[in-house]
Order: sequence, then C-alpha cells, then structure tokens
Amino acid sequence: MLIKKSEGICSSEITSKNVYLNRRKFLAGAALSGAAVATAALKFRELAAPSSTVLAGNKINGIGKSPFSTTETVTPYNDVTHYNNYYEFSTEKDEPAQLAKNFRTRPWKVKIDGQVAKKLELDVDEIIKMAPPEERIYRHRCVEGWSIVVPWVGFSLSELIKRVNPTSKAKFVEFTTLYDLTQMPGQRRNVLEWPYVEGLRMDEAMHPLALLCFGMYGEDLPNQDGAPLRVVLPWKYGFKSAKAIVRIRFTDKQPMNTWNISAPQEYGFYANVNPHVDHPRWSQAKERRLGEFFKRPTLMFNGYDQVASLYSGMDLKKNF
Ligand SMILES: Nc1nc2c(c(=O)[nH]1)N[C@H]1C(S)=C(S)[C@@H](COP(=O)(O)O)O[C@H]1N2
Ligand SMILES: [Mo]
Repeated sequence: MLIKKSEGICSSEITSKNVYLNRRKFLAGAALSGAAVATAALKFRELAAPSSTVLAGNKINGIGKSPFSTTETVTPYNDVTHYNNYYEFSTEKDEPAQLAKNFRTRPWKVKIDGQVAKKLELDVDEIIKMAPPEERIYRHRCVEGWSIVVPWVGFSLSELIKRVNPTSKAKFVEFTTLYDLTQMPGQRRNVLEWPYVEGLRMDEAMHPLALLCFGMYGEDLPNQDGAPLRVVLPWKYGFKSAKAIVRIRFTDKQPMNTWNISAPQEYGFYANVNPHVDHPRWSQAKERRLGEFFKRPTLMFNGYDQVASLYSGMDLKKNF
C-alpha cells in the first residue's frame, strides 16, 4: 500500500538504470529552468519514487567512482527503500519506510572502545569526513533469498579502523545498533535480543570491500536503510550489515551476533554467501533479484572472489 504506481506504467518497464540515471540528472538539475524543474520533478516523482517521504535525503557532493562497482542493473530506488529488514521498526518489510520516517539521525555519536589506544566518542559527521565518499555499486543478498544491487555511498571501513588505532589485541570488531524504545517500536517486542549486534574478524573488517556506508543513490542514507551510519559487507548475507551503528568495539574474542544468538543452528558468525551450504529450512542455491521474476543462481561469496583468501583452510560448511 505504500507503493502507488502511476497509471499504465509498470515499474519493470522502466529499467532501473534509467530511473537511476534520470534521478542523477534530476539531482544535478543545473541546466533546467524553474518550470522545467517543476515538471521534471513531478515526472520523476511519478515514475521513480511515488512515495515522497523517501525523498528527504540530501545530495552528497563529490562522490568518486569505485572500481569495486558491479555493472549490473541497479535495483529501483523505490524497491530498495520499501522492502527492508529492520526489526527495530517492524518485522514487515514494507513498514520500516513509514515507521522510520521521523527517526532522529542527528546529533549522532559513535562510541569507539575496547582494544583501542584511546577510547573515543565521535560525531557521525566527523566520521563521514574521515575519507572521501565513493559510490560502490554492490550486490547485496539477504539470507532469505532475495537480492538487490545498490549504489551505496561510503568508504572502506579500514579507513576508520586505521584512524582509531586498535591495539595488537584487537582480533575482532563488534557493531552495535541504537537501542531506543521511544523511536524504535520493534524493540518493544522480543523477536530478537536488543540492541542488535554484529561482528567481523579483523582481517574481514580491514578488507577493502567492507564498506562504512552513509548514503545511497547519491543521497543521504534513508532511515529505513540504516541512517546515519551502517556497514555493507557484500560477500556476506545481509544480516551482517548492521544499521544505525552507535558503537564500534574492538575485541580479542569473537563477538556474539544477534541472529546467531536467536537461532544458532540457522545463522552463524561468518555468514558468507554460499550456494553450497543450505539454510536448514531452505536452499541457498538461487536468489530473486527485487523487481525480477525469474530466479538467478547465487554465487560463492556473492561473486566477490577477492575475499576467498580470507577463508583459505577454513571449513565453510562448519563455519557457516
Ligand atoms: N540494526 C539492524 N540492522 C540490520 C537489520 C536489522 O533488523 N536491524 N537487518 C539486516 C538484514 S537481515 C538485511 S537483509 C539488511 C537489509 O538492508 P536494507 O534494508 O538496506 O536492504 O540489513 C541488515 N541490518
Ligand atoms: Mo537479511
């Protein structure tokens, strides 16, 4: 019910790339006159983003292109912003868009602690300025069997890690999501343990593909996609990519992660995308790209072979 399609135009008829490019053109907007801008804006809203609530983002300036980007068709913005797993708001995928609308993403502090030379509390805007923003078009696959292709904006998580000086005892990094019952209605239910926590081994976190993310489609990250700060780990199932991060803690022991706590036989710590290791209740061999009808094969590490060396010698059936 959140998605109001304009008449006669089925979203699949508009290639998402065109929508995306039009959007970029619209955002650039420089050459257009006032009236033309109004018309273009109207058209754009009709075609690409019927829900105006998702247009609250601000354009992010000076985004560089990343060589890590896939050339695959970008998933329509409207799908990516209206089909979300974000249990702090709701277990229904179409609800976070609406329920997170007034979520306060400023001011926002991020605590950096554990095995670091000096504990820090950084403002999210200080973090965002640590390195130049890049656009990374990544495939992203949910453990449930759907996938998206998103032009995320951010920079390698390693950039932040280098600047906060972890000690030699730092073997893992843990991410914690905001816990705020006044803003996150889903936290009133005990479907998961709150706050949501996730973790990575240090070498995984330092891999250049691991993205510290604060934007998408050239704009600020929408609230339902994890504003103001999240990670995106394209070779892992989506649940590893924690949203709304308020704490980054370096540890000598493997941290717990929320979905593993909830169902350890179904969700592991590593959670690398692996078509050969099925979920106990369903196959992981195929996936459905949002906006597409036919399923496509799922690739090992979601196609990001460059991470394979991180796991050489490991039994990935045991360490699922
Ligand atoms: N804090 C928090 N982060 C989270 C989740 C969540 O429920 N809470 N869901 C995860 C899951 S299961 C997926 S698939 C991705 C979805 O990200 P997207 O909504 O931006 O596509 O976010 C992940 N990060
Ligand atoms: Mo997911």
